[in-house]
Amino acid sequence: MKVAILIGSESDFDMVQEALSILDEFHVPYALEVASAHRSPERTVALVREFENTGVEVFIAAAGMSAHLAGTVAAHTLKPVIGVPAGEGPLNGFDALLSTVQMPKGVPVACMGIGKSGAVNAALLAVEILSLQDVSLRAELKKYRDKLAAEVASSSQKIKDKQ
Ligand code: RP5
Repeated sequence: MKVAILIGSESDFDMVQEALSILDEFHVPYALEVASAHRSPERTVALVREFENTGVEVFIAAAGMSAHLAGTVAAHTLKPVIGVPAGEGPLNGFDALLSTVQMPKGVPVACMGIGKSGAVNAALLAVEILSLQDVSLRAELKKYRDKLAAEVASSSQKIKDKQ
């Protein structure tokens, strides 16, 4: 297991599904667990310890509202922690964004954007971190970026064809 993804609630699952597909695409083994910093603090810490012992290199923590999951995970590991603020709730994720991004100095969380795009970028950032020690993963990332660039060029052509 290289990446551990913790989500604060079952209701966050939809948000991280595309991120799981990204990790599958890059053949990165991962584990996904529901763990709430507030509702199940002991389970959260136990999972972080367990994942560290099984060789996890990067944690992704996605949670909404007053989101303390990423910060709690970061407090219990020296591995990089990527936080994803969930976009649900009365403030559409702005609350979770501030809770995740505003870590006090000394305990960093790499905070992504709100919601599904942030979750996809969290998976990609995890792959980038792993690729520092993995040449073939780096080559796969290059192919992924080349594909994105090709899609932009082809969408530009598509709109020209419509004119
Ligand atoms: C957070 O509160 C979760 O991460 C979720 O985004 C939000 C709402 O949770 P539920 O009430 O849907 O379980 O802890």
